[in-house]
Amino acid sequence: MLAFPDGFLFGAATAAHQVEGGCLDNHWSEWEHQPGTIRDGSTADVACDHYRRFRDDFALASSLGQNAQRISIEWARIEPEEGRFDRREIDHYREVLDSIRENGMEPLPTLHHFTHPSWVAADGGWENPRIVDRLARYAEHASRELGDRTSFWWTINEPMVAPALCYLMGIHPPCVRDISRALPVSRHVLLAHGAMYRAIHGATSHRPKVGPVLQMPFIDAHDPSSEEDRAAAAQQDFLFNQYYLEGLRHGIVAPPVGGGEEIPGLAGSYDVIGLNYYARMLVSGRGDMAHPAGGAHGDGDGDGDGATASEGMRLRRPDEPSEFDDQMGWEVWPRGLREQLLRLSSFGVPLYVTENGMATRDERARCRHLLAHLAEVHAAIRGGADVRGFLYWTLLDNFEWAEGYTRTFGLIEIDRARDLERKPREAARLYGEIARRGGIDEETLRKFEVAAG
Ligand code: GCO
Repeated sequence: MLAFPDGFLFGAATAAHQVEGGCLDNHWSEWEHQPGTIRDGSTADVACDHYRRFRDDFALASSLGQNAQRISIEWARIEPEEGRFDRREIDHYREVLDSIRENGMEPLPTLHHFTHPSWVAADGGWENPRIVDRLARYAEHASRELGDRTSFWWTINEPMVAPALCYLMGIHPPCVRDISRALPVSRHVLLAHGAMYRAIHGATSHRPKVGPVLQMPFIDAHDPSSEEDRAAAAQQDFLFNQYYLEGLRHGIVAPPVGGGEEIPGLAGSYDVIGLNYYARMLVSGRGDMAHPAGGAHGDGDGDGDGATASEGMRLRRPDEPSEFDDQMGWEVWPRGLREQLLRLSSFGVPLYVTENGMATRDERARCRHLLAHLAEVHAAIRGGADVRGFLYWTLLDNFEWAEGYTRTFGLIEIDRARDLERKPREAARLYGEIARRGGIDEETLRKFEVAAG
């Protein structure tokens, strides 16, 4: 039996824009309403209608055996105009957090998950340094109003995605491809995290656990014997992963983003760290590998219409065929989850896998993927990492950003032809059993032909 520590959280993660429906006043909504932006021409106008059905969704997740739920709070709902906070929406999220608790689950809310209000976007979005204070003010308000309902706050989901996908690869709005504009964004996301961390602790007296959610692909040389590939991989890893780790640990803005200057209050701005892990990214020294971002979200389906940086995700080592064929075209490599958890363990705070999952219609593959990754979490714990929870991405099939509804990541299927009917998948049942038992038994590993890690 792979037993997890007592109190380990087994839950799922969601993000407001992807599930709620009716998030109309943010920059994503504006963008997706323009023709040709979303693969299937869809919008998140309805999404999963989770804004109205959240109670049923949490009851279902809980009945399946889960004991935690990561959500996000939609900034544009809380602060629809600069400095005007909407009481009703605060009340809504109070009900949401209460409902998670009433269903016996631990709530883990994120304050910024990719979307910001249209008024922020109109004033430069991530490029305007004022976003740092704006996010801090929002964090302060939300944590003051909602803080008695949660023991956790995640600040920004995947700080690296804004510079990489929005300003370098140009596949998320505002779809810019310009490194001179991406670098200041890398600076602002880091500073915003630190400012939010301080704002939350300043606004609340009950000492919530506050941290960032980092997406850390495992970046490696395509050909380990090539010096060129190794150097390219190290450069990518620095810009995509290590830059943020240096910032958090030492409070500096490292080159090439800054000049190594120290930002007061940034060092040590984490009580917990969230890790989103999906894939390995093999990097070759040939080609345009100067991108400070990987293709962790790139269109990896090989049809040539995606971003150039997603090429990295498509490289494979011929002698290491991938066991998992996901709909995103990523190189699924479970071992990388253990490696990144061990890398983060030197920060000395509790770690949470805040996202991991697979887009597929092959349910046996989803179950195997889940077991293989949980086994790696277990191995990381054995290796000394203080991992306290795992949040599957995601609870419900949802609006997968530029991919629309074409990617099925959910533990629960959403039947869009039948009034968004919820249908738990086999992996949801398997996951629930693991959560109830607090571990994975050998018979299950054998049945799904997964090694113990
Ligand atoms: C992210 C997110 C999710 C995605 C998920 C699958 O990593 O982009 O946090 O919003 O939907 O990762 O791509």
